[in-house]
Amino acid sequence: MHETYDAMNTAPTRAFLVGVKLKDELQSDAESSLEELTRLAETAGMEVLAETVQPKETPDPAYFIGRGKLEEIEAIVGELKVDAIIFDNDLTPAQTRNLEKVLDIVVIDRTSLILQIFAQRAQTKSAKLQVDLAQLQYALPRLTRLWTHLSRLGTGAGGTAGVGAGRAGGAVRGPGETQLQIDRRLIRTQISRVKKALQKVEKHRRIQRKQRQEMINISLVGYTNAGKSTLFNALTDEHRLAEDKLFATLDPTTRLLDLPDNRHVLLSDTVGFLKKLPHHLVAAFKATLEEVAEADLLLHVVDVSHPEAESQIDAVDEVLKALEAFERPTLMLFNKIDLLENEAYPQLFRNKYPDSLMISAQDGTGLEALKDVLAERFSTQDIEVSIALSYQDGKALDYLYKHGEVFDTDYQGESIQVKAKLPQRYLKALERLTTNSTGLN
Ligand SMILES: Nc1nc2c(ncn2[C@@H]2O[C@H](COP(=O)(O)OP(=O)(O)OP(=O)(O)O)[C@@H](O)[C@H]2O)c(=O)[nH]1
Ligand SMILES: [Mg+2]
Repeated sequence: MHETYDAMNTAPTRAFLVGVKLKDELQSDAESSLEELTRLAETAGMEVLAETVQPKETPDPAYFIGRGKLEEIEAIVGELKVDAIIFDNDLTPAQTRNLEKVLDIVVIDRTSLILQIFAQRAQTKSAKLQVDLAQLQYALPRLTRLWTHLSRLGTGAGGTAGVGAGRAGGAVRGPGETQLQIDRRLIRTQISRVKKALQKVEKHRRIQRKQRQEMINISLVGYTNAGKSTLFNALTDEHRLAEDKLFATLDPTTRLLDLPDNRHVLLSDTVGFLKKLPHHLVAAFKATLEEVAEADLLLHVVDVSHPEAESQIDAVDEVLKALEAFERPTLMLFNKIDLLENEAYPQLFRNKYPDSLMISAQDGTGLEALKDVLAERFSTQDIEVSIALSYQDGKALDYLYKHGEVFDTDYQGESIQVKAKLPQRYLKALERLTTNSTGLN
């Protein structure tokens, strides 16, 4: 990231991070949350100068932090030449405004930082539109004279959400309308435009998904950076972007996965989850993540080498609940075991999740066992078919070999009597392919 900035001869945004440890929060939680915020800021291309955590019973309604702390920060801002203050908590629109007024620099909260990263990383049309929508909805109650930081920090928000662009759009001012009201009106218009565009894209996606429903669908889910894309690549020989960065993957991708008994299922890689994921975004990505809610099986990938592994599992479960996917059958995969020195640690997880598997997506440990478990799991959903195919039914025979397990073929004059095991849901597709058969029995 930094090289890019240097190459462009513009310095990265110099950020100062502020966390508040509220009444029911543990000091360690507040600290690890701030550590994650540091990674998020760096992922967004910023330089983190310093950070502070203030213990406070309840947030100050006007400034979130206490007045004393505010003065302290004011001094630091001048001293360190800070460009932006990033709060680990979410601020109300009024708090953001008040803080910007006193400090006279950009104030960003956790949600808007995550939105920026999503905006930088969204690649497909639907992801871009969803991020645009989330940004616009976030912006609407926060519009102020100072509110230009999204465009100033170069979120590259795919065009539609460029609030600054709307401002320069030369809208005609209605009688008695202030600049602020014009901005709000423009944003509302943009919101409905983006929503319409999204509906179109979603319709297309629904059609695609319907076609996939005849197959077994497996979705990878997990905390960001857990190793989902690395596993996806290892299992499907795909070369998707796997990076040591948060939110490397924004768009779900689906590929065929070959299992040992010659069975094929669909595997989807998805966006990583995060603690305190902005609810705007959860809502926006609900549509994209319908795969997850409809999957036959979720593979929940956990970075077992991460000290926060347990609370990351909880955070993922929370998002799954929000997506109405928590009840889906789930297999826990404890990844990155190559990084573990102490065997006692994974044992804790094994006790809690007896059906889980320990893997290393990077060096391949446990991946064959994983495929065996998957094949085994889905073979119990098979039914036995005995079918007489004519010699013109080559496609149907191919299909049986591809999706099922053929265990007997008997050539009888004009036809072949085939016995196979096949997931029940594939029967319809098989029937469509058997033009001349004397039928299934
Ligand atoms: N040592 C080790 N590193 C791994 C393993 N699996 C993944 N990694 C590394 O962990 C980092 C994150 O991997 P990704 O596959 O991008 O993680 P992800 O879950 O897809 O992340 P997001 O898409 O950001 O949610 C990369 O640097 C990987 O090389 C593993 O088994 N062992
Ligand atoms: Mg990924």
